[in-house]
Amino acid sequence: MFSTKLFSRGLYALLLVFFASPVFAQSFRVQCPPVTALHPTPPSTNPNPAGGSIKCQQIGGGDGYATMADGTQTYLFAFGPLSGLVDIIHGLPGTEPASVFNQVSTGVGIGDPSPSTTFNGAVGLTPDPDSVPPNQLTGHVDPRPIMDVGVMNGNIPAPTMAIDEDDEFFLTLTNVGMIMRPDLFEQHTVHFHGYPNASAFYDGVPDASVAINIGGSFTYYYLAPDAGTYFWHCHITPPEHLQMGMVGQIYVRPRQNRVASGTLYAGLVAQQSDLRTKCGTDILCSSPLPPSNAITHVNNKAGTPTLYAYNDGDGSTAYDVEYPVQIHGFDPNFHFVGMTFNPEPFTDMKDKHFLLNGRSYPDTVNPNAMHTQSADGTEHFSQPLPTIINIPVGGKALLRISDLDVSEFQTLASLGIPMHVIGVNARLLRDLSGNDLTYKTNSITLGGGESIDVILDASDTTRYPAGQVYYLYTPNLDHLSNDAENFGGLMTEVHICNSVNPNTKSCA
Ligand SMILES: [Cu+2]
Repeated sequence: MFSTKLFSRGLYALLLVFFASPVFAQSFRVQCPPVTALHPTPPSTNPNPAGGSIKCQQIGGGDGYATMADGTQTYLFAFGPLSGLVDIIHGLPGTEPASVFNQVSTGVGIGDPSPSTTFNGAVGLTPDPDSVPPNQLTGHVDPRPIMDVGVMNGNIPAPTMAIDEDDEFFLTLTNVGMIMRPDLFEQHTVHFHGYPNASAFYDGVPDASVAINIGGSFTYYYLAPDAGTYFWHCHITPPEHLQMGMVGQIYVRPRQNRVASGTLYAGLVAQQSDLRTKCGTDILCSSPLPPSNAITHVNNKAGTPTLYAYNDGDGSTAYDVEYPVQIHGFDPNFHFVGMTFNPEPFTDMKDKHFLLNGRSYPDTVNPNAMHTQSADGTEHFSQPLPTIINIPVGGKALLRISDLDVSEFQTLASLGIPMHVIGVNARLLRDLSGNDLTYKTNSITLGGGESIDVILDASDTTRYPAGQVYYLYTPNLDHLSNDAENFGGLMTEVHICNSVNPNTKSCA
């Protein structure tokens, strides 16, 4: 009886696959519903309403080239952006609200975005002739622009993602293939490292769920449950695909950000009516008072509503500007061998380029998106994210530091401004009784797969006046080099500015 039932169910499933397949014959797709059961109404004006919202992003998995600080072009297995292109080249996360993502892309081509472009939607999204009624945006795509933009368009770091607690996040991975390695049929996945996923199916570990073939798309679904600094990578042959460049950053902004905006009292009511953030019962909430910063100045020194790294309940993780900082290392020999059809020397892996957001000094302080000419003769954006830390005078910068190095530990030191370590591995530093375990130091050390949240507190304007420049650098002196050059490496600058534009992060 039981087996008959199973058999008939299997038969139904088989028939469904057979009859459904002609309709979905095209294998590239995106998915970004404007409404869901959890978010039944689209947010009209407030992109970040009390219960979170729907955010979407499309990325391509493939290959590309990056430029190292000594001028060498390095071959990558890499992810590149297929949505939020303009935000990405301005160093911002490429995660967009559904209303921005779901736009028809016209005229997006190789080398985009051009300076005049403002298109942040999904590359390739086009009206579906087979929808009822016809020409709805169902996730149907034209594969031509996806291949035009996505092929050889790898970025290091991979496209940055940022969501807010309570969001639903639809992340489409489209595998465009690796042009320089036609002998490989490499699949790719997305693994949110250390992220509290409800379902292993979306965890990107290929032996436990699915992996994405060349010519296919897959949409990962996440709820954003816990604020913090995470990172993500491909989980196919991890040492190889990580070393080759398939690593990126993701952070989750806390629910507490929505408390401080304008309607402080209503926000506080919202916080106190939610068991997960209510002060008095939540062990992470050390004080029942509203965030003190929000009372004295609702806007921070960057001119935006005061933002927090965690649901701290007391404003202690408030910051004015935030910077994702991904530490990584490249072994140029491994990358060269990886391009030339030879077996890669896994046990001999030795990093010679030490990277902050895919660049070594002095490229780290180049404020622009870097691009590299690929084997197809065209310029592609390769390293969009600078690491200049611009702090508005009297302000605080949150550094969301993650290490995805495959072979080495990395140390980052600050001269001048103490590092206030407030979180480790996406957890606020408090013990179970709510005691403050944060500490000040002048250096932090991470292994691959760890993250640390650091606040650089420059609020003492006598000590840190506008115009000052400080350095973040590694005291491992052999990492202050760009391969054979005895110069550069893991280093960047901290500038105290009269003001910092919150969107471009530029210094004035
Ligand atoms: Cu991969």
